[in-house]
Amino acid sequence: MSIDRIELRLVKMPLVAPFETSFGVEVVEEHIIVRADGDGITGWGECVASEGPWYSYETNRTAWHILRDFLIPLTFENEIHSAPEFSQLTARVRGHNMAKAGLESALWDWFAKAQNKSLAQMFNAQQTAQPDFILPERIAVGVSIGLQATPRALVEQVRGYLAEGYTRIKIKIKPGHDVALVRAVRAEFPNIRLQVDANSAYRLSDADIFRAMDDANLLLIEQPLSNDDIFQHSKLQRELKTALCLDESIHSADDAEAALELGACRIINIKPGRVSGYAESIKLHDVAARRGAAVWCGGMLESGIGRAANVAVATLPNFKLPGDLSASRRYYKQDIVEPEFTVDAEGMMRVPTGPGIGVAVVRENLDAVTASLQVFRRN
Ligand code: OSB
Ligand code: MG
Repeated sequence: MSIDRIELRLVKMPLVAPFETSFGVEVVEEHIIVRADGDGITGWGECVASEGPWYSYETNRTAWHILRDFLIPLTFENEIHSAPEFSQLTARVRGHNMAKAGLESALWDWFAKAQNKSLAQMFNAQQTAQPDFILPERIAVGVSIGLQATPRALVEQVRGYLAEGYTRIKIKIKPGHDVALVRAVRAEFPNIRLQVDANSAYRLSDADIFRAMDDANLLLIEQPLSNDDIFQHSKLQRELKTALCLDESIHSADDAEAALELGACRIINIKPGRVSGYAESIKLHDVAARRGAAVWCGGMLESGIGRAANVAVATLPNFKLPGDLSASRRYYKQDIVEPEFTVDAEGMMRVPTGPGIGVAVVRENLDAVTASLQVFRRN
């Protein structure tokens, strides 16, 4: 059993609407789709790096370089028997977590298909938090709303997503666009599950801004301070009743352990791409469960390929809060998988039950968004 062909595709997918955060605006989402073939089985994965180094230092070009020159050769030179083994093998490559996760996710799909198991089954078999956990058929999901031109426009966006069924709303904030947005949404919707995400836009000296939203009954405040910081977050968390949640600062299960031990947050956003993949995500999940801290699944505006794996990991028992896992059509006019991901009237998303990612890649749709392609073979 082995993989003898790997294909990388740079894809450019136009978003249905620009997505604005404190670090910039995304109009066309660029990701790398990874295809792994061997023994008649095809595995699909997605690398969630972006065009520019704004959310993290990785870009699609750095990821392509690390995949082509290091991760793909390592995969061909070694006999790999499972996706967690790939994760161990590539630990000697420092950083470049999104590049690693892109290939690792294709391997998870490949091994799951080889064993005729769904990714949700594969991931749950690895977690040790609750050994007898029974897989849910559906999971509660939320939506992340980018910065809007006016508070009114934001309130109308929230209204629209609530009408579609979403039961948890996340809004982006940045300096000058924060407390007033929270107040505007809360005035209109006093009881919804609401959280904010600053994407590292503030300093500890801005603590008053967070104190001003401390009575807004937010589920959490996501990544208020700098992108690699744990220490300053621990100081801010001591000043607030509202739970802090770290995103950008957490690159591994060890980081999560340090952040929780130091009181830098009470909740962690798990993005598989940010932590090098699903094996590490499961470790992080278990560390947080042991410490009684909830986790939830973040998103990077994935296509259906990355979304499928994220939905599967979000079935693990300690994913206690709805994730940034929205319907395909919230992001793209046309997804590259079938069936597309949808959200029902109760704000729930179905977990695919077929082998691997459990959705089919639509070749015409994938070809239509492919900007470049390179094939690598085991020799
Ligand atoms: O910080 O969670 C974030 C998108 C791109 C980069 C960073 C973030 C996000 C989101 C969108 O909030 C989540 C999603 O719906 O995929
Ligand atoms: Mg975030």
